[in-house]
Amino acid sequence: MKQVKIGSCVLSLIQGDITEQATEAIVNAANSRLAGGGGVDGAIHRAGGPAIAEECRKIGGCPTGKAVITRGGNLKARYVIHAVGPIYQGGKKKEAELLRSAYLSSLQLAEEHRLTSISFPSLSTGAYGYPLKEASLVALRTIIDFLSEHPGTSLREVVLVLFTSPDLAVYEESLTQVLKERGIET
Ligand code: AR6
Repeated sequence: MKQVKIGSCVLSLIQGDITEQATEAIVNAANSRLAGGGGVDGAIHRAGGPAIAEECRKIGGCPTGKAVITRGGNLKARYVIHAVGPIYQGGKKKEAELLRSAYLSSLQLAEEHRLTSISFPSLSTGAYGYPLKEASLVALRTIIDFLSEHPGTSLREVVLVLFTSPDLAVYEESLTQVLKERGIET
């Protein structure tokens, strides 16, 4: 399963590079110092230019499990939502709760700004070591529950952008599982 409609919003899974997405906002897999880094973070700052880092420096930081918003600089996206996922430490350090909270904070920020579209990467599953299957279930349950619980949401399009084809396959399997769990007909 690669696409599903939840209320008035379409949730899609695609393979690609998050920096190329033309949604109103893209989500960055940031660290709590908002200091930049590798992976998605490095790619976003390279493609978006120095204005993003300048805004991040003014904001100063963001706790794990939360998100902040900046302009998108030279990116196609008007905004970057910098979400801080947890570093995986075995699974007993509230990682699932913190990962859920990072997705939820991003969705809440999008909603506050009345955005219509947002793209997410797979938070925490690169440098932060979160096992992909578990992380995909947390990501999809959080997004699907948010959309189900907010029928009046401004969001019309939520995209999960997976970097590799095996990662996309894992997310596709998880999407089928979560829709079944939640009793959502497709
Ligand atoms: N587009 C989409 N997905 C990508 C891209 C891209 N351009 N590049 C990598 N991925 P990561 P984290 C995938 O490490 O685990 C940074 O240094 C990648 O395959 O970007 O949350 C920050 O500054 C993986 O599945 O984020 C933090 O210190 C996923 O995106 C730390 O890494 C997330 O990988 C955050 O680690």
